[in-house]
Amino acid sequence: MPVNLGLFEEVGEVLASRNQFFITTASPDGDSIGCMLALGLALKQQGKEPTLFSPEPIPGSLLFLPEVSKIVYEIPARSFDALLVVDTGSSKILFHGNRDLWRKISDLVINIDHHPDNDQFGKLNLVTPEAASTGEIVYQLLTCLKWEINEPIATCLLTSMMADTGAFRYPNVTPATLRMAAELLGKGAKNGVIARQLYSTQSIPYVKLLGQLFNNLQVDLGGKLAWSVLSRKDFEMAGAPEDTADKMVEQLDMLRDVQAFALLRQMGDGKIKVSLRSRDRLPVNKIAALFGGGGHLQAAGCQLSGDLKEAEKKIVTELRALL
Ligand SMILES: [Mn+2]
Repeated sequence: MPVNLGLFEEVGEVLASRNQFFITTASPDGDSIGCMLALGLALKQQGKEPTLFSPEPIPGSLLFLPEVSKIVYEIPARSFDALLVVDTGSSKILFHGNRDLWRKISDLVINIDHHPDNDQFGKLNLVTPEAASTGEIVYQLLTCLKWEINEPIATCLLTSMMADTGAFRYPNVTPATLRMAAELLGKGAKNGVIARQLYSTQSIPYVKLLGQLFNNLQVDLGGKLAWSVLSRKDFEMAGAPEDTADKMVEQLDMLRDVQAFALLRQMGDGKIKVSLRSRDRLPVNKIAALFGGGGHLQAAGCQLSGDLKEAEKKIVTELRALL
């Protein structure tokens, strides 16, 4: 992946010359939390004072990560020398769209991300769409600055990389991804432990909800299109909290001939969260954008309100048109 050394050095200068950093993301997942923790650990090693903030609870599968318990869920009422934002494509989703809030934290915003539609909201934008995970960019930053990557940092970064590549199964993996992952293994990160934490920690409500997902499965176009819906009733039957289905759309990827697939989830507030996925570079982010959402070419999302059946009709119409 292309490396803009000048930009890495500029970010390095900010990190070296300042002391108090606020690190956050719009949504906590394996990539974003891995990056936040890796940056936090690396800055501490340099004698700095990082504060890590998550706007939402950390998913249970990530609670094994080093220093994850130090992440705070409330924003301290003071300013910081710089605000580092990782794995977040748009300032509109940062702090749930509260721009004043991040201006108060710091006007020196460093945006580290790999979403192709990143709107370059930082003062410094370390944005590399070719990177399979933001973890790759953080790895390159630390390497460029010659900051030591010890075992805990390596664990965090390998978690980032594995989370965003389905443990290196997705087509976003590049030779560079695997070279970096190899270096991290050499530094003591354990892929077996991480894989088990990421993929084999499902609760009984999750598996029950998964049953509902397959029960409600619909296919069309000879199996090229597949989708499912999860209503409030499905969540209630499974005894599952609403974040249980956050990544569940990926399960439809096991279908042999599927080209595009979607999951619609009815949330407690009546909103309908839509996750869209595709193969062969079908741009499902265009469909997400039609409904005010966004994301990657092959993985995108949006939110609709109103009736679940109506939302399903709208999304399926667009998916049919795309195929
Ligand atoms: Mn990511």
